[in-house]
Amino acid sequence: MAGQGISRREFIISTAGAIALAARPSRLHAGAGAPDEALRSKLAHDPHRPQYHFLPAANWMNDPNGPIYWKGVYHMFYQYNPHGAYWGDMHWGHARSPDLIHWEHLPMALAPTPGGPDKDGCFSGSAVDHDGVPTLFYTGVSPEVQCMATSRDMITFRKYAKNPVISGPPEGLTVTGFRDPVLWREGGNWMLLIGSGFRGVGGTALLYESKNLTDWKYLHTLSTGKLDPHVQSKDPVATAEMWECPDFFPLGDKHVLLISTQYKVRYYVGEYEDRRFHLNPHRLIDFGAYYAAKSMMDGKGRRILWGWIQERRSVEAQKAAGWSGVLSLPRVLSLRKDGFVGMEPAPEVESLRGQEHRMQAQRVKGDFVPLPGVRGETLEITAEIDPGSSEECGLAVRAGPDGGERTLILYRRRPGTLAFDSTHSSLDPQTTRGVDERPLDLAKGKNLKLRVFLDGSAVEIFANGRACLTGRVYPTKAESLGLGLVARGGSARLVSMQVWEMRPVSRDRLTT
Ligand code: DQQ
Repeated sequence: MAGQGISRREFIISTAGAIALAARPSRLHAGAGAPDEALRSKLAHDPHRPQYHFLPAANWMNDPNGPIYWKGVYHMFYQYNPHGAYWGDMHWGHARSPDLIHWEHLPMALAPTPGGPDKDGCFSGSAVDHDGVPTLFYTGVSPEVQCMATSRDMITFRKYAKNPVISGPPEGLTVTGFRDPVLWREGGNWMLLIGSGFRGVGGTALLYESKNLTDWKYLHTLSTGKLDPHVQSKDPVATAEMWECPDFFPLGDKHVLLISTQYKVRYYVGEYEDRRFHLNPHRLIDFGAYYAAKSMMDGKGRRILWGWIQERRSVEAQKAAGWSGVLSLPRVLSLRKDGFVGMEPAPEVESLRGQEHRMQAQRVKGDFVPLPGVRGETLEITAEIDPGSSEECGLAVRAGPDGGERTLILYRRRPGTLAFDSTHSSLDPQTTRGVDERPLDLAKGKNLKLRVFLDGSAVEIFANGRACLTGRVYPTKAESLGLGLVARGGSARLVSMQVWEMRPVSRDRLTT
């Protein structure tokens, strides 16, 4: 499975308050793969490196693991390779934050133990509060087994002496994978879901139960999906015969199952009855460079979602940059009356707003109507646009003065989609450019409402509270920092638009 994992990832990449932490001085731990002076300086000047999204001090990150609100502080763990900006030798990085925005990097939480059940990597998993003991559950490879580690101080973690706690898939089941545990309490017991799947059938999530976290009884599959008959591949994730990173939680009066497959995060909303979850048609959490989402509850009763924002440039370019992967902004989830999962950036993000610019309401017609007076690498934009008679309308971001390099965020009336068009976003041939598009049907007379976060190469888009699309762009020209409006095939009307210059969370792009 490890071998399969590596080639799969290469595929993805190639196609592609309680404590006053915020006031603390920057502190990097040698054990966390801290960059040397030369790399620090390079990172500090890299215009593609985000300045208010979380990312490690250097090197590779992928999935968020075990986000947990612990004693008034947010903790984030994540898949991390301390050796460089490429996938491999998976460790768990660790950071904490008082406010979801300012992070302090901590020593690595988990590293593979030579000769142990996680000798080939500590894959994704979860963190829980077990009667006051912070406890991590993760997948050891190879083969894939489930392991546990506990902590007294929430900084150093000790692996359970009798790992693995689950030494393989249930007897008699031949599965496509067995990884990424997620846990919750039910009655007095612990429940555990593991991502898995069946060849020729589809992805699945295996449900277990335990009284003590160490002795587990397999119950049955929670739900099983269908493979995609249109994809021919040996990779079971590509064909939807393997579900990665399941997450399962109540939202409103329903339950939500999140799973990562086919390199997208799906959600299902439905009923959890008799310990089974009946699948309704799924929707996507995000249509873009976003994967392996994972949620947490916080002290305010909010369900907060995190995801891995992948790169969209070559492996060589990532290695040369010295960093790869970013965490999405925290998204607060809700269950909407229309059945969609609502997603809004956590209000804490607004604490980074600096100077504000208001654009004049105006009629828009043309491929690129520049908006002079505001530009930047780190911006938040809110815009309301009446599509009017246009076929396509929206924003141009990271645009040169002549519209040379530019990235478009468009509502397309037909077929009713939100599109992220990065075709002309960069002159660098090592970047992946194209169009990501997702369904967004605006009822007649309804306006397009966008919230867009620009941060170095990361672009996170929230549309009408129910559609998210995350993109990556790597403009080559220093002047590609402008904004513009677009309306094609007719005219549209900008109803309102505000832009904030966002304050970096650190001076040196090390995000701690
Ligand atoms: N990433 C981890 C796996 C998981 C995959 C390995 C999803 O545990 O299935 O880095 O991106």
